[in-house]
Amino acid sequence: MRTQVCIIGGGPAGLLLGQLLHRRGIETILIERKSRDYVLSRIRAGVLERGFVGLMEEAGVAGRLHREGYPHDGVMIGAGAEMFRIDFAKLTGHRVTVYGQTEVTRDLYEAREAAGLPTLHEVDEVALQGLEGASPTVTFLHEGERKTIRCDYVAGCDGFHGPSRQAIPEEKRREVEKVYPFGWLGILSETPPVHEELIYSSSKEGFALCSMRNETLSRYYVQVPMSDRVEDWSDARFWAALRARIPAGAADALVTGPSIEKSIAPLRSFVCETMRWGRLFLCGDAAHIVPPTGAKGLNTAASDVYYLYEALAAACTGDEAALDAYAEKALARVWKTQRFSWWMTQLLHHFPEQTAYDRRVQAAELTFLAESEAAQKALAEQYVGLPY
Ligand code: FAS
Ligand code: PHB
Repeated sequence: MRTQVCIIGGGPAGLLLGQLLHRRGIETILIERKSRDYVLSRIRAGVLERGFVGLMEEAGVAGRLHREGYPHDGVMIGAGAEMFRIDFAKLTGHRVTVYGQTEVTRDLYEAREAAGLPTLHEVDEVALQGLEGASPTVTFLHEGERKTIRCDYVAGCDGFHGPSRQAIPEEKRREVEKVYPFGWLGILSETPPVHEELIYSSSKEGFALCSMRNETLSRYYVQVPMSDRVEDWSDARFWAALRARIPAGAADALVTGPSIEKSIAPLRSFVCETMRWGRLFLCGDAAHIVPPTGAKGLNTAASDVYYLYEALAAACTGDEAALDAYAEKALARVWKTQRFSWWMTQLLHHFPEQTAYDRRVQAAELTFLAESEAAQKALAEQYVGLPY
């Protein structure tokens, strides 16, 4: 098989990149390790930055997002018994949209299928060759047959555990990582959200987040030690922990019900600063991971896609200058979202090694945020999304 851009990975990054390139008349073949249903069964991000919404509009797939997504003009911060609001609209003139990653992925799969773009699911043994030459190849097993795609460029959109980053010689990869000593236990429940906006809450029992997918589907998280397993947490234990970690007004309004999804996600910060190797370009979780505290994982995949698709479109007309600048441009924004995600995580979670002094500084930081419009504007600018 022959194409201009081979996209490895059918998550949001690969699908959005493929759709934007298609709109510019650039041919792609997308290969995905899992079935489409499996990809769509993943419950992940829930908040879209303004830039992500703009890209979905540019990709021509924002119809359902605008019909069913929930514009949010602010967010609540719980600090112990207190709760205060950060008004995005007043402070930045922008908002975020609550619309699940699952729905984003569904819309992109449907658009790709409607355009008849080649998409191969359940591929295996994916290997990348000739990345430093003019015509790299990607080989893989598909439907029991070994297949080869020859292409001009490879987009590594295969997430943290995919083969693309590993295809870069280890001695050439510049990687940095920070592992947090806790995870997030998340549940999905068919209950009305406790509040019309998200609540990020820091209490003496630890962090909790109240989010949602729609008026009858809530998404909640509590911080748990990394040693915990999902089976350690009954629904009753989860609801008791959540109630204890959010301000009383919210706790009293909480409607509980059976979980329809329950999982623990570890928290880590990771950046592979080598986002290009020859004609391979890393994009999204393949290159970087953030703790979900700032809702930046999916949204930083989108900013990579923005830079990469513009650069590939130019390169396919012979101008490779933007491709040469891709890694530097993408990384500049990656590090801003890394910093914000780290800062939100430090601000709101309890760390096992914290001293009494550390906890008082953390409480003072929350008080400063509650009282300072400048501090709230700084958070709001990052949360709604910095310009691309
Ligand atoms: P993805 O991992 O979504 O997609 C990569 C795709 O590549 C996958 O479909 C995978 O099957 C495929 N792939 C892997 N190996 C392959 C191979 N060898 N061949 C072909 N395909 C291959 N972000 C937030 O903003 N908020 C959240 O609340 C949040 N929660 C999360 C919870 C969990 C458990 C995880 C893991 C992540 C969460 N994230 C969250 C981050 C997440 O949303 C990512 O940022 C987002 O999925 C990034 O999209 P992609 O880069 O497309 O990577
Ligand atoms: C979610 O709704 O899943 C969500 C929202 C905000 C975050 C993380 C997760 O920071």
